[in-house]
Amino acid sequence: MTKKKNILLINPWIYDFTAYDFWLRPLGLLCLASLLKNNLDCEVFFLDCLDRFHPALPHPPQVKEDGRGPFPKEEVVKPAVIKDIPRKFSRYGLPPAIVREELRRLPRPDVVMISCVMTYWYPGVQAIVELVRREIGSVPVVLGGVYATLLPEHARRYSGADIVVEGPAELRLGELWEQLWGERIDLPGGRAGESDFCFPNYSLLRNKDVLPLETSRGCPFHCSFCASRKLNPIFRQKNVDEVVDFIELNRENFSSRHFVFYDDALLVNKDQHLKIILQEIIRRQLKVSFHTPNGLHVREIDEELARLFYQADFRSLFLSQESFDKAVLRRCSRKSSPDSLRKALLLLKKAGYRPQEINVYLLVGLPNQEADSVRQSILEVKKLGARPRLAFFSPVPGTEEWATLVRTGKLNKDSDPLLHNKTLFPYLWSNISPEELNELKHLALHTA
Ligand code: B12
Ligand code: SF4
Repeated sequence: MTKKKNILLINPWIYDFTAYDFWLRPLGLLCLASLLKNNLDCEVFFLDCLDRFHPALPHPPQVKEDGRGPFPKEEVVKPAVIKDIPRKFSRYGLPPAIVREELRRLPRPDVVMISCVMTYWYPGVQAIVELVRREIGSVPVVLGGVYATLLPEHARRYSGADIVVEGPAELRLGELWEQLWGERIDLPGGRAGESDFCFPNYSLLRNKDVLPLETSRGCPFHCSFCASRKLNPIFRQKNVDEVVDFIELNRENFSSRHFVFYDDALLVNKDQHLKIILQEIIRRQLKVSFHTPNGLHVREIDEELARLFYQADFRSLFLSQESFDKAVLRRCSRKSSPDSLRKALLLLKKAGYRPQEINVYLLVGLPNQEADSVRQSILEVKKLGARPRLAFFSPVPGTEEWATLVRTGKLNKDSDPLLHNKTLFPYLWSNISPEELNELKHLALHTA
């Protein structure tokens, strides 16, 4: 019989100009943990470089009522490719000394598995792989997640990992296990009748007040700036009863108060999916709040859904409008229109929401987008009484907008992924200057 494996999962640091715990949790790793624990003979350990609740930190965490708050950070030298950008660059998360101590304290792993959710956060992977090698020596390091899936060649060359896994762990873990240890295993993923994406295992998290959740994967829309289709080509939803039972179970086990939907398309098929989930949550009187930092599809909001949001305690609503400019909407996203936003806001207000509680995402920084188009959109949102929230454009490899930047010579197809950072557009390729962006930020922030 083979020895039980020790598996160390690591959520790496973020290296960025800005980062904030906007209900950020490593959902990919929590899903991987549940796959491993439920199917394989192994012990799973977890090192979260973004754990802002770690007891060894010198200051207690700042936590808003809704669970959000800042990460600890330390300014670092900017990598050469962005050295001329006049912004500070930092490592967000635990100080390296605490991470080193954790690596020394944990049992020696048989394999280290790392995830990375943004292409431009790869320096965090490099840094943790380097530390793992220094502290543990020779151990196989496997990298998966969004960065590995969108840029596998870059990840193979530069991340430092021995194995780079593209795509969902549910479909890849079997091959990986065989590659690592020559053992064939049977995972439930592809079996008929079973959901092909698993529920996360939250027991790994130190602070369980905020829990991330997916009830679906993929998205039937096709916006020009989004990689959803590349990451999950087929849209599918979980069984609604399983979702409600899962929320109730974890609410009971961990007394968690905040569930955060990470779905790309939470409202699609709403009559058979989200409405049923919310009706059952209300019927069972589960005392939880919901958050939707990943914007909701405006067109799907009808009177019943607005009422269910309010009754089920959808606390922070973020709606994906993207723009009021018809040309921008035609080009990049057909999921909303000015009229559907007006209608949705009326319904949400009728359901009980105060206008300031409704956030409306507006995209800024698309190639060739003018400041005036954004300015008009901000003013329209304010006129409707909601809160404009600027969403900065990141050119994501494999999307149409990324291809446009490459075609027009503004980005090289092999450019350093650091150039995908959402902070860079006003300095590199946008018609919107840093000064104009500041003015737009000010306009969006200060209500008339
Ligand atoms: C939820 C989400 C957020 C959340 C939380 C993000 C977080 N850090 O966790 C919020 C709303 C905060 C957010 C913000 C942003 N996001 Co976002 N987000 C997502 C979203 C919808 C889901 C990510 C997720 O957790 N999925 C669920 C888990 C289960 O999937 P997963 O991580 O891929 O894991 C699976 C596999 O990859 C694999 N796997 C994962 N890890 C590992 C490890 C190993 C070893 C193995 C074997 C397998 C494996 O198995 C897992 C289970 O199947 C994705 C789109 C998408 N569909 O992926 C965009 C996405 C990642 N975001 C994106 C963007 C652009 C942003 C923003 C810049 C938007 C903006 N303009 O502000 C910001 C930046 C955030 C910041 N600077 O702090 C881009 C990526 C950009 C890039 N260049 O890489 C994406 C891809 C969307 C898009 N536009 O195409 N985001
Ligand atoms: S931006 Fe939203 S609606 Fe558009 S394809 Fe991505 S997930 Fe779907």
